[in-house]
This record gives sequence, structure tokens and C-alpha cells, in this order.
Amino acid sequence: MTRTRFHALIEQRLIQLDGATGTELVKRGMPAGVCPEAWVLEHPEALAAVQQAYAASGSDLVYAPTFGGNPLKLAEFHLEQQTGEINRQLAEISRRAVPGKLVFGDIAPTGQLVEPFGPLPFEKTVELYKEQVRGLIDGGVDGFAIETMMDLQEARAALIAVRELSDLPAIVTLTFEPGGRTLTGVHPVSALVTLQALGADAFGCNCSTGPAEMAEVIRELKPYAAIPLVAKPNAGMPHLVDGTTVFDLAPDAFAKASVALIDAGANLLGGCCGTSPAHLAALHNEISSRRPLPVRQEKRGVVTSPSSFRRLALEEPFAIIGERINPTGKKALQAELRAGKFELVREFAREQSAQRAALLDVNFGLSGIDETAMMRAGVAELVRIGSTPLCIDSTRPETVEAALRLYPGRALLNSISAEEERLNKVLPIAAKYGAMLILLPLTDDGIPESAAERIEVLDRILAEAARYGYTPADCAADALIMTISADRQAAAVSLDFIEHCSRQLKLNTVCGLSNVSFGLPARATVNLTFLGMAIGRGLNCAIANPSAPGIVDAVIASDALSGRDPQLDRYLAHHAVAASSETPRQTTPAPAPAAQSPEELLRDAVLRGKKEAVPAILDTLIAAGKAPGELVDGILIPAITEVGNRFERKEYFLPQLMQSAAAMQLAMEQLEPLLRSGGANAAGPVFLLATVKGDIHDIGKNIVALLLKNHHFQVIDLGKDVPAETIVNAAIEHDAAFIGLSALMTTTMPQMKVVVDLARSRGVTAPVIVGGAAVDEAFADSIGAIYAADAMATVRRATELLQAGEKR
Ligand code: B1M
Repeated sequence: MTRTRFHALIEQRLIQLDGATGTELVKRGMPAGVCPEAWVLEHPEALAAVQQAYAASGSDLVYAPTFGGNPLKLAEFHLEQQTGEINRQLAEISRRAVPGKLVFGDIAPTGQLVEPFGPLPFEKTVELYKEQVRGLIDGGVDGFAIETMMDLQEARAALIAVRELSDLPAIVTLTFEPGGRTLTGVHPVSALVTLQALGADAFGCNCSTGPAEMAEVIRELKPYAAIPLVAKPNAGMPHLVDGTTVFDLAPDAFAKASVALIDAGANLLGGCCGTSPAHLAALHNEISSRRPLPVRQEKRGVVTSPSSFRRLALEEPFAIIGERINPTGKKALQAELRAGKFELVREFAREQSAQRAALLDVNFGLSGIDETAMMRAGVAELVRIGSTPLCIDSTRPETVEAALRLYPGRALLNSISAEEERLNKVLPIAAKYGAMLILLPLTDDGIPESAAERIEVLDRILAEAARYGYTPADCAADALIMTISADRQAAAVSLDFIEHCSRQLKLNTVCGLSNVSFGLPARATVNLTFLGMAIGRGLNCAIANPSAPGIVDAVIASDALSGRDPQLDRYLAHHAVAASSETPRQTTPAPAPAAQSPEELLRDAVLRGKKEAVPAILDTLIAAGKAPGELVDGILIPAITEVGNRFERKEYFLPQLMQSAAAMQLAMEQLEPLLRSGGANAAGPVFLLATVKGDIHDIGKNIVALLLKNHHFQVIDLGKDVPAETIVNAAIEHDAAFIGLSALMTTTMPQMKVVVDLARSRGVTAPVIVGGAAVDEAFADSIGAIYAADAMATVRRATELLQAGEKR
């Protein structure tokens, strides 16, 4: 199946996918806890029965049973060495089971968080997926279904693996929670725009919700979709009944509810958890006479980060591309970059985003540094700390490629000129990763003088970009403003160019604002006046410092004046922002921000995950005589608790949670020596401490450990994610007087009971003290443990128990 034929097929009619596979295999005898891939190899007839049932239910396309077929998942069963072979055989079994149907290789998460949000290096992830993809290709799949992804970066890694090894169709689906984002906070439109630019053939959602909730996401995606949309919902929202997950929708109800998905724009439909061949048969009856909406993208010109997106178009608000992350002429930033530091980069990013920069230009061109390595590290850092989309700015093809490859979104690329290297080397790289383009009308001979000559060069670049599939909507033309102190016609030429591009070609235009006034007094006035004149001729983007006096005010006023803010909502909101806002508006000149006390700064550092700010703030507070214990109880714990609340309210997502946790950890590490009063007492009672299996929260447990040590307990800290077996073995080995267990999640609390039961069954009588945010007295009682609300309570409970023991 070629990609072209796949698209032609989808244009003709709705395509029916399959339903749940795992539960159907269980019905046919697959036991719990086994490696499904290995079990299917031993029971190919069970898989054939499932796939044939789906084929008989009207499915055009079935997934090979390779959901856990990546090396990291297979490693859980020590089968990673056989990745290629397992995938090959499973693809072949599927092909034989359903001749005449399409078979797509199923690719799913590795279970680890990928760089830049997590520890799994991006290139390693691509390589891991390539092992799986090679096996699937050898097994003869017709295409790939990358599914159940929660992290856009992991989905990108899988898609890059597919695209670098094959030209078969690839559909990608992410799992969006009922709030409309993935667990890691990815916005559906961001994911669609990023992945369709990277070469996905269809995009959509699977799992987590039923058809009705999923239809909302499909509707939101439709205006931005240049590719067909996929919906593979659950049989309704899952409920827990007597410990088992139950789905609401019976086959007919599922099929009827799925019609909303077609109305919203889905072209490929199937089922996920809770669905069966009966659901798919009912779906077939319901949809076989219906036609999908045509695939027609209304909104182009979108740049993204994982959690946000921004459309650049003449009818959209004016876009400021923040210019400050560029070492040219900035001594302090140059020194930092040479020292391999990013503090100023982070500060510039935060400030410009707060001042409404739509994108951040990122340039690390500086002699004496490895620009590519710096760009890679800088992009990762910027993605971790914020959500403003990036504009990659480098003259080196290898630096551009490193940045676009790692960036988990769709970037803007600054810039493609008619110079040979840019057209022959950089443009193909931009097209591979799907970046939006800034086009620069200059050639190897230099900058043409007249507007007419520049327009001619621009036409040539547009034609070249079209060969790679670019349309003008995915480009912005740079007006190449030169300084008027050297050339009196410079402004006029650029203004004519802007007018031609925006009025005749309907093209976005952009210019670097500060050049125009170079060498003149009162530069801010010249810049601002030029901005007004250029906006009047159609300019809709500028590379500028959004904190420069008057820029944001002018841009917002121009949106109001030109009808791009139809209800004047943004204009009024901008001028109504109170001084107390976290993003104070900048009028002329910027007022000094209200001074924050070191206590407020510490809270802010945890709330916003500003790890780099923590050491200096703590130094100030300690030097001022603040008690370390009060800093922990009065500032750090309330701040991280507020982070948790924001996470629960879906104002924060996993990346922010991780940044805040890192800031909190660093603060705790710095305070620990000061919090430790006496140190461990080699002769004290042994207190064995662990966070239970499946749970990696350890900040609270570490505080408990610290306080116990201060009270002369001999603490043996087994760490986090510790299996019951390990805890009980250690309790026996060290003859522990107490076992202390921490669990922060409702899903991991049952592990506490597992530990208590195992300890008792092995004759361990030491009291088990339990704690953690969701644990309470009643739960502790119910599992035969003792509850401690916090670290001090732990010390008190243990001391009371010791004293009671002595009395006896
Ligand atoms: Co996560 N997390 N987290 N998280 N996280 C919670 C716990 C959560 C409540 C946030 C929320 O939704 N509001 C939620 C759990 C929901 C639930 O089950 N009810 C949650 C979730 C869902 C998750 C993930 C699943 C997110 C995801 O991936 N989508 C994921 C799970 C990973 C896993 O464990 N498998 C995850 C990941 C993380 C980070 C890695 C990013 C990070 C942990 C970093 C680390 O610990 N090294 C993190 C953090 C920081 C939190 C919150 C925001 C803060 C936890 C904390 O450190 N609190 C948390 C929200 C919250 O608790 N309000 C949240 C400060 C600490 C001092 O308090 O740990 O309660 P605490 O300890 C206290 C007392 O409870 C007691 O004493 C301590 C000191 O006073 N205590 C004991 C603790 N253990 C004790 C043991 C004792 C006695 C007392 O016996 C000896």
C-alpha cells in the first residue's frame, strides 16, 4: 500500500479499523501477567480468531498485535534481543489471518519519558523504534499505527523512525484525557499540526474516552487538518465496579454515539478499550452508508509547542517574535554561553513570553562555542521551561537540523534565502521536519536594492519551496529592513515589499525592527514609527524585543484598528491588566517590577520551577537568620502542594510538575545539612523507610528520614518504587524496629497492604507506620498499620511505641 493509494482510498469512503485486541485475547485464554507478544506467537490461532472476527465485522484495517513490541517493553520479559524477529513473525501471522485486509504494525509507548521532558535520549528512542519498525517491514505490514501516545515527543520519535525506514502510510493517535489534553499536557491541535508536518498520513485519538467526548476533540482538529482524522474511542467512559473496569456502551449504543465522530470530521473509525467484534459489527451497520467530510484544511500557517499553538496569518493577531535570545552584541549572554550556562536564556524566555511574544527567536551563533551542541541544549531547556513556540535561527545546516529534529513541535525557521546552500541544504531539512519558513529575498550576490528585484527573488524561493510541498500560507517573507542612516530609501523599499507581499501574494511578512534606526539618536521613536507605517502597509509579524517601550501597546492597538480584534477583547483586556498581574503590561517606559521578598521569591521558584534561582534565594534567607525548618514547612511544602493543586485543576501539566519538583528537590538538598541536628545514631532503633512499588514520589519520605535521623533513629532508606519483597527482606536482615512506608497515589496505596501482609506472613512483627498525601487514619487502620500525618508525627508515633514497649 503506497501512501498515495492510502489517501485515495480514504477520500472515497470511511475506513473501519479494528477494536480492542488485548481483552479479546484474554477471552481466548491469554493469562494475566504474560508478555502478550510472546503468548500470541505460541497461540497464533487465538490471534487469527480475533482478527478474523474483526474482519467479519467490517473492519478494513487491523492492527498487528505488536503494541508492546518495542525493545523497552519487551525487556520487561527479557525478550528485547528478539525485537525484530517477534515483530516480523507477528506481522506475518496477521497477514495470513486476514488476507485481503490491510495490516498495520502497532507501535505504542516505551513506558519512559523522552528527552527533553524525561531521561530517555531522543536519538535512542528513535533507534529503539527503528528496531521494531524493521521487524514489521520484514513481516510485510501495509503501514503503521502509532497509538496511545501521551507524549508528543515520543510520537515524533516513532514517526521519524518510520519515515527514515519506509515510505508506507503511518497513522498516529494520541490519548486525550476528558479535559482535552494528554496526561503530559499536549494540546490536540499542537500534536496534529506537528505530526502532519512531520509526515503522518492520518492523525487522531484513541482510548481514554467514549465517542461523545472524542467527537469534541475531532471537531477541534478539523479546521487544522490537512490529513484524514482517526477516532478509536473506548466503549464509553470506564467505571470501576467491584474492582473491575466496566464500560458503559453496548454495541448499538457505541455505534450510534460514533456517528457524532463522522459529523465532526473523522475518516477512520474503530474501537479501543471495552469494544469487541460485536461493537465493530454494529458500527459497520451504522456507518457503511455514510460519507466522511472532505479533507480540506482551512487553517494553515500554524507553529506549535507541545502545549500551545499559534497561527500566523494576515487575519490573525500581530505576532511578535522575541529577539532577545541572540548573543550578538550582548556581552553577558556571550559570557554565559561560553561558560555553558543558560540562566539569561531562561530569563529572556520567561520575560518575552510574559510580554506576549508569540514566538521566541533562538540564535546561538557565537565564535568559540559548539553552536550545534549549544542549540540542542538550549532548545531542550526552552521547551522544559515554557510553552511559547520557537523560531530556530542559525546559518549552519547541521545546527538547523539538530534543533528541528529535537524540537517537540512545529518551529518557524529563520531563514531560507535564495543562496545556494540555503536552498539546497537547509530547505530539504526544513521540509523533512515540516518547519514553517521565513523567506529572505537575498542571493549569493547580496541584497537586491529595489523592491521589484526582491520580489523576483522571493518568487524564486517560493517556487523552490513549493517543490517540497510548501504553500505560501506556511511562509513569511522578511522585508529585510536596512538602516536609513546608510540608505535613505531603505524604509521605502521595505514598505513597498511588505505591501506587495501582503496585498498581492496574501503572504505573512516579518521584519527585524531595530535595524532601521541603527546609528541614529532616539532609536525607539524611529522603530515605533516604522512599525506603525509597516503595519499600515500589511506587516503582521516583527522580530523585536517585546519589552521595548510601546511595542506591545502599538501592536495591540493596531489589531484593534485593523479589525483583527473584532470585539476589542484583547485591547480592553490588555489595558485592564492590574498592576498585580503576573504579566504586567509594558507601557512607556517599563515600570520597575514590584520588589518581591526572598520568601516570595522562594515560593515563586518552586511554583514556576525556577531551579536555577533556588541556591541564591536560600543563601539570602539563611544569611538573614531564617530557620531552615520554617522554610520547609512554611514555604516549600505549601508551594509544592499548590503545584499539585494546579496540576489537578489542569492548569499545570507534567513538564511543569517535574520542573517544580526539581526546584523543590534542590532546595531540600541545600537545606538538608542545616536541618540535620545530630546525625544518625548508630545505636538507635532501626527505622526502615521506603516509598512503595510503583510510586516514585520521595520528597516527603526524604523529609521523614531527615527528621527521624535528627531524633536519633538509625534510618535505612531503601528509596522509591521499592517492591514489597525487598522491604520485608531488608526488615528481616536489619532486624528493623519499624517499617515506614510512603505512598502518594491512590493507585499505589494498596501496595502498603501488600507489604503489611507479606511482613506478617514472614513473621515480621515490627510496627508499620504509613503516610503520604492521600493516606489517612482509616486506611492505615484497615490494613493493620499506624498512621503518621507528617514527619514530626512519624517521630512522635515511633517514640510513643518505643516508650510503650519499654513500659511493658
Ligand atoms: Co505527582 N502526583 N505524579 N509527581 N505529585 C501527586 C501525588 C498528585 C496528588 C498530584 C495531583 O493530581 N494533584 C497525583 C496523585 C493523584 C492520586 O493518586 N490521588 C500525582 C500524579 C497523578 C503523578 C503522576 C501519575 C503524573 C503523571 O505522570 N501523569 C506521576 C506518577 C509517577 C509515579 O509515581 N509512578 C507523578 C510524578 C511526579 C513527579 C515525578 C513530577 C514529582 C515527584 C518528584 C519526587 O518526589 N522526587 C511529583 C510531585 C512533586 C507531586 C506533588 C505535586 C507534590 C508531592 C510532594 O512532594 N509533596 C503531588 C501533589 C500533592 O501531594 N499535593 C503529586 C510535598 C511533600 C513534602 O509532601 O509527600 O505528602 P508529602 O509528604 C508529607 C506527608 O504526606 C508525610 O510527611 C511528609 C512531610 O510532611 N509523609 C509520610 C509522606 N510519606 C510518609 C511516610 C510516613 C509518614 C509520613 O511513614 C513513615
